[in-house]
Amino acid sequence: MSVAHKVALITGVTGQDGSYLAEFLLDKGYEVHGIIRRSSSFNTARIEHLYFDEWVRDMKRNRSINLHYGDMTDSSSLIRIIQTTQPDEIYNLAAQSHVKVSFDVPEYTAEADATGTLRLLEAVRILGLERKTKIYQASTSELYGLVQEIPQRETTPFYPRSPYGVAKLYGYWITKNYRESYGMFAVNGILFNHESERRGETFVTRKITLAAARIAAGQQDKLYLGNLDALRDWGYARDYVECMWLMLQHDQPEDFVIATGEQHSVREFTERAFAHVGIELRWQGKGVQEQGIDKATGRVLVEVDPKYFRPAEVETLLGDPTKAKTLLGWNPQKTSFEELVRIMVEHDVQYVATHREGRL
Ligand code: NDP
Ligand code: GDR
Repeated sequence: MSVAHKVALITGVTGQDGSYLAEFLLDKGYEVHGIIRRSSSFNTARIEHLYFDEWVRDMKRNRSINLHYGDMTDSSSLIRIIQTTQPDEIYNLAAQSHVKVSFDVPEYTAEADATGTLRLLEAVRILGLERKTKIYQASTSELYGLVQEIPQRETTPFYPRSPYGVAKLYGYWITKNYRESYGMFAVNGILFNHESERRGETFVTRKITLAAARIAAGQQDKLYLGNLDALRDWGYARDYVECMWLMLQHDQPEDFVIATGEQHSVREFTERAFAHVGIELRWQGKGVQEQGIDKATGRVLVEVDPKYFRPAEVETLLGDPTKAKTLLGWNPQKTSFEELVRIMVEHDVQYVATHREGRL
């Protein structure tokens, strides 16, 4: 179904979710604009297939994305881009999104993820667009951190456990505050972990699927991981971007939890990923001594490295997507956990066959 001409602006368009959302909105007939930041090397691999279409704009006008240089830490760029594009919808996906890294760069994480959200909301207000422009804020299950209720729903109290979680808590509340203060259509999508073949290579799922593919191809000896016991509610990113759009089409501005309602451990994800490349693992030892051993050869393929532990960990997350199911008609189980692992491993087996790179 295509929509009447609408303009969308995506911050974080070069990221995993930004790239899927751009495709989704282009398919719906939106004019799509994205904010990219200057980088010393190319950071547009995930959207190349969309913006290279610019070269054939006459033939493929609808598949072309418009890119603008800007940064969440630079108000002037946000104001200028919003003024130029006059968006009907803004999707604020830009963030320093790595939880572990946020302990190393806490101040920058706050600038990009917390104050950055404020800058965006203020830019819309300064330009007098608060009645025209709807805003989606990428909130996160990391808000629940040390969980106060199982499963977590929209009413569950927050208890973030990292500078990232705390910065996103500010983003959540400032979005809600601007909605209540200025009548803006500004909503929070509280999304639980979602992964894909486009997931950044330092997040645990992609690190595992790439390693399984490389080990099977003889390009890597071992996979080093941190907390194998961590439990996550993992969904497929391609399915989740639809909810972002649905939230902005809903008649009321409201916040929604998006999750599968199913939980798995890092250990289980690892086992399944290796099984997809024909390696059956058995586990031996406990804590930092734990190892994943190839049942067929006796080789140690997985080891725990405390370097990957976090100063404060989020041990368990499990979302309740009932509200999104009921009010948005969203189906949380489009892609199952098993399918997700399979999609990622199959992609990485192909990827490894064509890219001979160093290990992660
Ligand atoms: P990624 O890390 O893949 O992408 C983050 C994007 O933000 C990239 O485009 C990055 O640009 C951009 N960015 C980072 N800092 C800035 C800045 N200062 N100014 C402008 N752009 C910036 O994240 P995901 O796609 O996985 O996630 C999208 C959003 O959803 C994030 O806000 C994340 O925190 C949140 N989220 C993600 C979940 C998940 O499981 N994936 C779950 C819940 C929430 P560059 O490419 O140049 O680095
Ligand atoms: P998370 O994702 O912190 O949940 O944040 P990540 O994949 O980084 O970690 C998930 C769990 O796995 C454990 N873990 C490891 N993590 C990484 N990255 N590397 C390892 O080697 C490793 N070993 C074990 C972690 O300790 C953790 O418990 C993601 C991000 O996308 C956020 O932006 C988003 O808000 C949340 O998901 C929901």
